[in-house]
Amino acid sequence: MDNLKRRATAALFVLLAALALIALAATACGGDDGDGAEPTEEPAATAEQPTDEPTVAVTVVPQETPAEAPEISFQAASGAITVDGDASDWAGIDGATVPMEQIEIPAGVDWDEPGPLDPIEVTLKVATDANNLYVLLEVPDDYDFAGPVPPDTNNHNLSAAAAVMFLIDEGAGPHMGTAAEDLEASLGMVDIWHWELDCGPGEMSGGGDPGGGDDPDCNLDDEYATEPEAREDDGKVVENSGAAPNATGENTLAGVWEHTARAEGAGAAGTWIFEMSRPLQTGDAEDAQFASGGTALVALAYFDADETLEGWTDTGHLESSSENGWIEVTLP
Ligand SMILES: [Ca+2]
Ligand SMILES: [Ca+2]
Ligand SMILES: [Ca+2]
Ligand SMILES: [Ca+2]
Repeated sequence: MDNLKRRATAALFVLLAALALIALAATACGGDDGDGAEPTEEPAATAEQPTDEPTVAVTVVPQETPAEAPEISFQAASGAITVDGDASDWAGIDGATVPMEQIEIPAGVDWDEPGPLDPIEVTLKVATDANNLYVLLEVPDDYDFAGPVPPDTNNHNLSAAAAVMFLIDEGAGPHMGTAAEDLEASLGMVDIWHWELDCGPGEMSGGGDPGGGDDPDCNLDDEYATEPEAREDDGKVVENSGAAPNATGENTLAGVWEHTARAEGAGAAGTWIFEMSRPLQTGDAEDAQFASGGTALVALAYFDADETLEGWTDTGHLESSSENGWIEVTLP
């Protein structure tokens, strides 16, 4: 599991570093030197530009701070949901259509190019009852599932994967706690539900042990991050952070997946169903806490197994944050 964690963390950091380069490239027209060699060391060039001065040519304005009006907002439904991979209990519930796209890696940067993927639009729905928050993520993509796999045979990349992220600390950025302008500067902690499909359709995933968000069997992990290089399973301490282990965490996050064309076999066109739930209140400092009448700020990621012949790559996943920032969900 450690290799997986390291790989996933490195992958997200590389992805977010790509975002920083894109932002720097955009500022270059305003007179900044535009040197992309050290993307994470030059964000001040953007931050120091007065945005209220019309004679200044720099026009890059951060879109990712939750203080700004969200691009996408919707109302969660009230009612119990059965987490079973069957989306029929969501049929009468409105959600949001969420555009997702890959990051573009700037030319000349020595990173592995991801395989090309077209932008997609997914459906996100949220519901609550007295005790739980429920999330439905529906992704239009063909059926690819390589598992279940033994623990030492890592071919997750040949199956679809998904992640749902929530704001924990007010002001935390949608790029794993940071904003695109400075991917090393944490603005607060985020909660991450990170799901690589090691268990089969219809099978309950998640439900980790108290104190630990790792799901060694099915790989629906309850995680947290303060910045791209500081992501861990709940209850585990980020290396050199000086923090204490979170021994009283609550990690019963659970999910069941299905695909509408699974019966037709690999490559059949259809829709992925990722159905998840978690208690509204967990008392876990490494989780978002949800309350009636409150809001949840959400961001999404999807990993397409068809991205390359070897499956999805570290830099190629589709994500919602760059275009949409946080998605705002009002809870009933
Ligand atoms: Ca269901
Ligand atoms: Ca937790
Ligand atoms: Ca968490
Ligand atoms: Ca696909």
